[in-house]
Amino acid sequence: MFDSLVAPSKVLETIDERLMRCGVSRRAFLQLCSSLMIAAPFALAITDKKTPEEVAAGLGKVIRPPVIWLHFQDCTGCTETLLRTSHPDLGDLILNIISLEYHETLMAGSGKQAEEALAGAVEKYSGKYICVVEGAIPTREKGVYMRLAGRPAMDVLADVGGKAAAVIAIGSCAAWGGIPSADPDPTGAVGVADLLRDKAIVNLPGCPPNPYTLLGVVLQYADSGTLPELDDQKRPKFAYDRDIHEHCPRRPHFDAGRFVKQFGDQGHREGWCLYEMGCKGPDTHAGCSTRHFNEIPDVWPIGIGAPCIGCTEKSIAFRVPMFKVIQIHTLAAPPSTYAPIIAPQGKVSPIATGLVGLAAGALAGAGYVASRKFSTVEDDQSVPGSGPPGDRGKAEGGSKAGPKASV
Ligand code: FSX
Ligand code: SF4
Ligand code: F3S
Repeated sequence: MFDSLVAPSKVLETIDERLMRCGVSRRAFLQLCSSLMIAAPFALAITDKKTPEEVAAGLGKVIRPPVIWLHFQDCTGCTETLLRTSHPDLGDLILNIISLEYHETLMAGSGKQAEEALAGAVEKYSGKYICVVEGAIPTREKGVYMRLAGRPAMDVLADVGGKAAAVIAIGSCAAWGGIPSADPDPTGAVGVADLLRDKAIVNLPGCPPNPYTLLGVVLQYADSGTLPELDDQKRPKFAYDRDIHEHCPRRPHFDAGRFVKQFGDQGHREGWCLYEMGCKGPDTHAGCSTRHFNEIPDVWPIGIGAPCIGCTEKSIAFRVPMFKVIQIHTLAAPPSTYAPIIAPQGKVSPIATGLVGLAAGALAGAGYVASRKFSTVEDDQSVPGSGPPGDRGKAEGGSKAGPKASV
């Protein structure tokens, strides 16, 4: 599986030819195609099909794109997320779909052999390869804080990135500096776009990002020579067009005013909204709430009970304290029209429920009323509704930025 990592491939094959030659099962390929359809439901020609079979038929004809992968200041989580799939053959499959010509963490060679592999790949595919960059680039004191084979990382990026057809900055570190650029930023860490100014660059922030977003962009480029539509931060819209809050499974709790007040409290155990624990979901553009990691349902920060830290947002992650409650800038405040989601348990008749629903449509603050009436957790101080809406956020940590106050 790693033969293309030792030396530049002699012949570029189509994906179908490669999969057949390596004996990769059709089932695994179809599974990957379905995952791609979920990750890129629109805006990509390769996934704009009706069935995984149709996606596979199109993808199979694509020539495996040569990829040169550079590592700078990072934790290698971006590579890990690509390979650490829950089905062992999926990691294999990904490496069969792209032609990975150079990748320091995965390649067998080291030292001089590795340097020759890099130089050989750059020369052979000059102007045709995709350069994937993982990690931030230190710029302080002429880049002295990171050297590769004696060259500052900045120079390696200028050379290898400069000769690429397109550059993909994977992860928040490569997109805008990420963790290494957090205050006090001792190395002057920056993202790719700060250094390669005249290149076609796609940013895929996330700490780490979803691997299918990378695959979608790479395969789109290999198929048609085009990049997907980007937003003002060079992020592909198909993956970053919505904020987490729009599709969060805990959203009904937010709308009904049920907030976790403390890790481990009753609300936390029942999966309530993490807004008051500092969740940055309302201001964070990413697809995590619908595209989970490692192909395992609920494996994403909020799915496992941790607030979103806004890892795809340059102005939030590693800039705003993790548990600080944010102001909500969107219209995503609890509406007054939603019906409560917890059914009454014998205390309230169906007719009364309907009346409360009607009242909720007419009265401001009905979410608060409903959460009081229908809460199944009695006498728990952590239960939202134990005080008036204006008091939300005061209970823990002294925050006064409850949703209503922040709109
Ligand atoms: Fe950065 Fe990649 Fe964060 Fe890590 O390597 S985006 S530190 S999870 O994963 O570069
Ligand atoms: Fe989900 Fe966070 Fe929004 Fe709550 S605030 S609904 S946990 S994204
Ligand atoms: Fe990052 Fe938030 Fe998703 S922390 S991984 S954008 S849920």
